[in-house]
Amino acid sequence: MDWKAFKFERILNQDPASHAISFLGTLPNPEGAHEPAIIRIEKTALPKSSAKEFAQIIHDTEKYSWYFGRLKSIRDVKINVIFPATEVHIRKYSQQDIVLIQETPELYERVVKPFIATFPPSRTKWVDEIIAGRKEVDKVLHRDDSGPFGYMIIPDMKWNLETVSDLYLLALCTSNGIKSLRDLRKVHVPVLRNIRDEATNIVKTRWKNDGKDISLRMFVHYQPSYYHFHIHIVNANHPVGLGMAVGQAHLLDDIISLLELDPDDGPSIIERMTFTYGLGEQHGLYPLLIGAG
Ligand code: M7G
Repeated sequence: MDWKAFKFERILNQDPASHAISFLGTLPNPEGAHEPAIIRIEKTALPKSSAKEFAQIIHDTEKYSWYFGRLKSIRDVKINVIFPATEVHIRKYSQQDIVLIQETPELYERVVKPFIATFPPSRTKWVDEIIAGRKEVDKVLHRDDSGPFGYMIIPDMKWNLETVSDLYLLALCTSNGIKSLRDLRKVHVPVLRNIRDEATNIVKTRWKNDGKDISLRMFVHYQPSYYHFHIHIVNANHPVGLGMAVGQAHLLDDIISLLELDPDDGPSIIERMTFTYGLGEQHGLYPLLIGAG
């Protein structure tokens, strides 16, 4: 990529809470024509090793004093690039207000389900590439294609693969049928339990926090950004960020418990529930739901 050819256009969002900034510009494609590119830069979490370096920055300390410095030994920013970026990406990364939506089963059937059905497959191409073994192959931590739906566990792109305090994995369903939380049924409970147990096991054997096991918070977004079922697996001590907001994140354990209560026939609880969630005004569903009253 010819980074020097990047042409800056405008800031999309600057968020002091997540120490992140997103901006829009253009980059040349292989044919030389400029196409939109979104760059998101986020400060990484400080690894424990950075504590040792502070002494080289600070020379005299009084009771209360503060300094601004630069740690040399860490990779201090994580840069995500989306190129070529579509209008949908630009909207997603733009600063936006949130409104609370009450999605009744009727509203789901009338507005949300048709929206999901027309969700462009190109938006979940990254998932298809991972499942087909064409991308992130060396990162796969586990794969199991048996059962009513298969799944694989990989590091989320949000994680720097270093600091366990913000450990972030993703369980991706390897079949296409389950689009969102709304599609889950009692028959899926054994796989969901497997994902929970397998993720716990993987983390336990690979990563420790000061020699201790890491407790995990596993949750599902509704609405998600991508309509291909996946579960977020995060260090329970990870600072609660936007993706864990009430109304958006549903704990995997609660979902399992709810599905276990499902009747053996007739409509499931999830089919009959009204879900209340926050939705950004730039989300594709926003105008449809507002239009539907
Ligand atoms: P979501 O609930 O659909 O959306 O989760 P949101 O959390 O973005 O609102 C999708 C998850 O997939 C997010 O945690 C993303 O960080 C992660 N993710 C997205 N992409 C494009 C990739 C990717 O290419 N690789 C990996 N490993 N994770 C991704």
